[in-house]
Amino acid sequence: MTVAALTEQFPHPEVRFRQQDALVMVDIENAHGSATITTFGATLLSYRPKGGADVLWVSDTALYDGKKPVRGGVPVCWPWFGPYDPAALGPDPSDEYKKGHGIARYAFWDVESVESVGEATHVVFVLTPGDDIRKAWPLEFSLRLHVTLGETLEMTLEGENRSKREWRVSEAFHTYFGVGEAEGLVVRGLDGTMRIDKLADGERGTQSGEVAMTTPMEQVFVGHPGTLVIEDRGNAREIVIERENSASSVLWNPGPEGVQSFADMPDDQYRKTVCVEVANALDDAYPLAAGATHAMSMRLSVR
Ligand code: TA6
Repeated sequence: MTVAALTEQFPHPEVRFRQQDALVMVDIENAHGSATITTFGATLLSYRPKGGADVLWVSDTALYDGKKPVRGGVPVCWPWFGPYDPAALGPDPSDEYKKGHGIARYAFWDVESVESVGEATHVVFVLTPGDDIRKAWPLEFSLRLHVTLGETLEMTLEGENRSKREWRVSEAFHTYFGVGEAEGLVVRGLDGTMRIDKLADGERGTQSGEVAMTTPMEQVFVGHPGTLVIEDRGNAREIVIERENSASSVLWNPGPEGVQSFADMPDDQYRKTVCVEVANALDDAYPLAAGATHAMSMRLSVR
């Protein structure tokens, strides 16, 4: 839908629609702060609690072309996280469509509703398969993303299996947090958790104590639905990540060499962001029966 059509269909004092390059942006502003979501991938690109700095990072060289996901914010990875797994999701799409992290972040979503809930503002985005998506993945589904800007920023990803067969879903809120310094940054809440080191051939071990980020890092922590806290000392703040129906955490930073393979990320910016992803991945991928719905939530706040 165009900016004009959205503005007409969803008149609301706290919500504004605008165009940025090929993308439609949805700006929310209320007593609690502000947030911006693009309908391309239903990607949250900014969250500023009132009087505070942005919690999210977006690359200075990100593309807004509607072809490649915007580098930064909260890309939605669904119904597969990482590489495509035919065993989990059935019919094997052609290579062209076998992209990492699923189909949701490459699609244009619709705005389904805009409403106030008390002092909070609630916007729902919906994705159902069109011809393009069916080429990528021919199974029927509906996917909703609920975004609520209130005392916290809450996101809920609701996936419905409208096909006739069971799938095995993996998913993530692939959040790029804005931080003062990535190297050595502490993430609390993973002590005692099973850790899978993707940079060491998937070596498994048990996390002992808090995690100190290294650059690079790519680790998946499984079987652990608890709250995480990012100690962003460079910005004198803590970012709290609460969740429901998510048992995996993915911690990622490309580091000084890895960043060079990303055309949409300046070489020095790997120090300004860490991905701490609320997910269901690897061991935590789950079966979704025909007709069933699963909802994963994340709540962000700053202290
Ligand atoms: O979540 C970490 C990861 O899976 C890394 O392997 C890295 O590729 C990153 O996601 C970014 O992936 P993208 O497909 O957005 O370039």
